[in-house]
Amino acid sequence: MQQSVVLVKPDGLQRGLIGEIIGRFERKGLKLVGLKMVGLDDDVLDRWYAHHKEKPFFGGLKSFMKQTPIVAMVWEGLDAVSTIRKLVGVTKGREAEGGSIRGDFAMSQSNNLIHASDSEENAQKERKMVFEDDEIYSYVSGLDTLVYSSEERE
Ligand code: 3AN
Repeated sequence: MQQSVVLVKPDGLQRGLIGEIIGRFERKGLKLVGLKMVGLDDDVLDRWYAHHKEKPFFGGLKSFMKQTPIVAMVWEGLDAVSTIRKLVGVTKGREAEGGSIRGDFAMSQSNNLIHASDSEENAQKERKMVFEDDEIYSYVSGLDTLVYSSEERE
């Protein structure tokens, strides 16, 4: 099964959307294998958003991400990366499809509530930036047999 890293950003925390976001992933059938609250520092943010380093909004993005702690999670499932990106919606909240998290709760391109890994490779990198190996759990969920067919579980 694939893993994806999700962050509920400071605006999501302050707007009280942590439970709503976790609930959506749970109801979808994804499995939570890591969860913690953490304050991101410049070192992590420089690496996390390295692809935006030259962008004019980089400084603002870093300040925004340091306003409060964030809630970091690792979710597991078949094709978890692309599945979660669909549940999250496109970057600009006001253009995100209704039914997605950003589509239902966000208006902004910067304050868009949530981060989700965009590839399996980045998910592994992001996981290491925020979690220790022993903070990620492997366990059998009773739901696995209901959520997936036997072929999909292999
Ligand atoms: P996504 O989070 O949808 O994968 P990325 O990776 O392009 O989007 O951008 C990472 C974060 O940078 C976004 N979640 C958003 O907070 C911020 N961001 C992206 N584009 C802009 C922009 N044009 N202006 C301000 N902030 C932006």
